[in-house]
Amino acid sequence: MKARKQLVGRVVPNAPTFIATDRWGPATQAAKQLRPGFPRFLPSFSLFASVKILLVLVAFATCAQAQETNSLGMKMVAVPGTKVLMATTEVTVDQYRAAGLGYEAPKFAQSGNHPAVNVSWNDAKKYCAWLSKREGKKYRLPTDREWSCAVGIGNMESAGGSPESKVGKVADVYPWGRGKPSGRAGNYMGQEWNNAAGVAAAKAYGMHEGWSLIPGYNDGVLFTAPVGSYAPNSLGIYDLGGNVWEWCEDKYSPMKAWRVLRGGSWGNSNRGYLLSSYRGNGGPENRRAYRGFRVVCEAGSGG
Ligand SMILES: [Ca+2]
Ligand SMILES: [Ca+2]
Repeated sequence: MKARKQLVGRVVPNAPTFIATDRWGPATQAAKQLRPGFPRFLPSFSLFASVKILLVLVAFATCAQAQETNSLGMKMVAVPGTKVLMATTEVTVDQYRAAGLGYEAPKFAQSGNHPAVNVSWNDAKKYCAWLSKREGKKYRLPTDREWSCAVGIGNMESAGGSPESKVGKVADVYPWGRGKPSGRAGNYMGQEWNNAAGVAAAKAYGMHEGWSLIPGYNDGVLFTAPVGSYAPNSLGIYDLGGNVWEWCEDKYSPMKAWRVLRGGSWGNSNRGYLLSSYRGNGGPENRRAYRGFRVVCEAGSGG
């Protein structure tokens, strides 16, 4: 039963990986004759299995194509494995100000297309309620599980269990892929701080000496960057890694009031914090200059 664990391939980016099973069975001679030009790099299948894969492919493709843009200009895309559309960017300063909840500007300069910061979990919940009313649809924070599906590790984690129990369990997988970041991987804390301007900014901001920087990586931005400045993932979602930590709906662990934060921020360089499976946490009332959020919309809600 050599084929049991054989990798067949991914149907769409971020979709679960399909494996060949005994139930699907080896290719029949008849099926092989039907597909004389079947590429050699793919294992042979029965015709039934091929049709089954095609149907799954169509189903996922339909889902993946579902997208919409709301009245604030937020582009929302379907996240395979969930029933939500997720905003492709973090909520911006302009989008946050539109709700009339007030905005506590950080010590560093921001323009309207930077991510909103100093937003507590409670603030983010109020924002979602306002947005739901405005759009006539159900908007909310992503669940921890939905965030995992969006970042591409939904098929590497169990659907159940507390967020705390999953911290760092998927080894060497980051929002940009595997290994060290390179190119335009995201806004973290890199070598852009390692010069006179960076040191001056750090001192003005009140950072202590000795903050670590990602070795050999320079993203060019000290504090927050305009949303969507770095490469999107395969679903077209930006800044899941870096820029600002993102609040999720869930409690970090069942016994505490703390809520989950995902993705790291402009202030992080520690490899462990940058893992796709890392979870931070914070009190629901706490505001920080490196925390923000993004919203999801429940598919089919509203008119
Ligand atoms: Ca940076
Ligand atoms: Ca982020």
